[in-house]
Amino acid sequence: MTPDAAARALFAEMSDSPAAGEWSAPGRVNLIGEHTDYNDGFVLPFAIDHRTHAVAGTNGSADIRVESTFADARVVVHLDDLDRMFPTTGQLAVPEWAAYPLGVAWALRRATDAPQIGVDIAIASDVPVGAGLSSSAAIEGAVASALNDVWGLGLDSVALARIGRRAENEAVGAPTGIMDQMASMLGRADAAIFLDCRSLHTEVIDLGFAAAGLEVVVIDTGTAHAHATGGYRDRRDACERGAAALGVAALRDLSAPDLARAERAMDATTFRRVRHVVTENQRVLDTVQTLRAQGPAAIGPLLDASHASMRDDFEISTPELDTAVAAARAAGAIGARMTGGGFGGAAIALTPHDRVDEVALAAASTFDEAGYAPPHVFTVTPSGGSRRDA
Ligand code: GAF
Repeated sequence: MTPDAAARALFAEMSDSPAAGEWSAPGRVNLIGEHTDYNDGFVLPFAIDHRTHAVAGTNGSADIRVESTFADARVVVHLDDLDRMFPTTGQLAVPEWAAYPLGVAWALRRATDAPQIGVDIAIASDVPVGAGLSSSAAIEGAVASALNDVWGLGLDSVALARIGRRAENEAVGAPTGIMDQMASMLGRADAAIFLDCRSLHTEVIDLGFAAAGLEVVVIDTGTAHAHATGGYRDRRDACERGAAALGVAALRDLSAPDLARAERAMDATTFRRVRHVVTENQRVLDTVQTLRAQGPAAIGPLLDASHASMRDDFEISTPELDTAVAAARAAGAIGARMTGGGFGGAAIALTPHDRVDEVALAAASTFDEAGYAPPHVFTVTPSGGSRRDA
């Protein structure tokens, strides 16, 4: 069953009233610009053709009721109890998946004069979970768009992206930046979103992959990541330490000539974290310029350099991700890198159309030789952002 049909079927089971509408929001691939968003820097993600669907309608009570194909249980919370439930600092009062939609409802109530109107929300998705393709931002975008309309709030896409990030940061407890929510809200077909994470200014950058005979192959290693704990938070802390040591508001305020000074001002590990962010910001700018001047076939070396920086300086890659990237390059990809927060998840490989099968086979065989579980390999297409479907 398609996820939109699954969401409709789930809604019909859970609600006696007709749905008010159907909304959907996509996952994303980050083409380049990793761990730069919370450093006020630049990112270049695109929305993908895998979406989370939310069917929603009022239920005549003051309860939010959410159900999804992620789990069997329906979660019911009185609107007033949302305020007592969040923010959380780790110990969730609801199953983890439910903290995303309920966190969005909570954040909308905190930011607006949302009416005291209970809503039923049925959620289904074909965005792979734990692959670094932002299944969480897809839930947030679909639910934020749904509640925005059902409650008549009139917020724009950027405001809804901020709501999604607040839900993720304060309800789920994951200290992420705003890239994923912006990509999911604002994505455009055949284009990436060039986002300045300080001003939230965006530009749509044509990708032209199909016209150039290129495809983006995703190699999902099947090793899950979680951003609420562990390495992600540690890297974020290191970036803040680095910025403080240099007296700047954020690492965005540094560029390559500052690196010699940075090296003297901090320990070697913190310096390598800083160097990744400073060089990655520049690679985003270079990628945008290269796409405009030469087209997508010329960005491969920037993708490769980004991966090397994440592997060696930021140390967020894994043996599985490095294997996927190396296999894809050896099989004819013109550039490859891990995408997303790291510590697991997926790599992307920009690949000539006639090499896609070789890349998939190479990934499968090198994983087998290394004793890893088989990767999940598929292509994605840059697609539109959050929308009302019905
Ligand atoms: C995750 C986070 F959610 C983003 O905000 C971003 O920091 C990314 O990791 C790394 O670039 O997807």
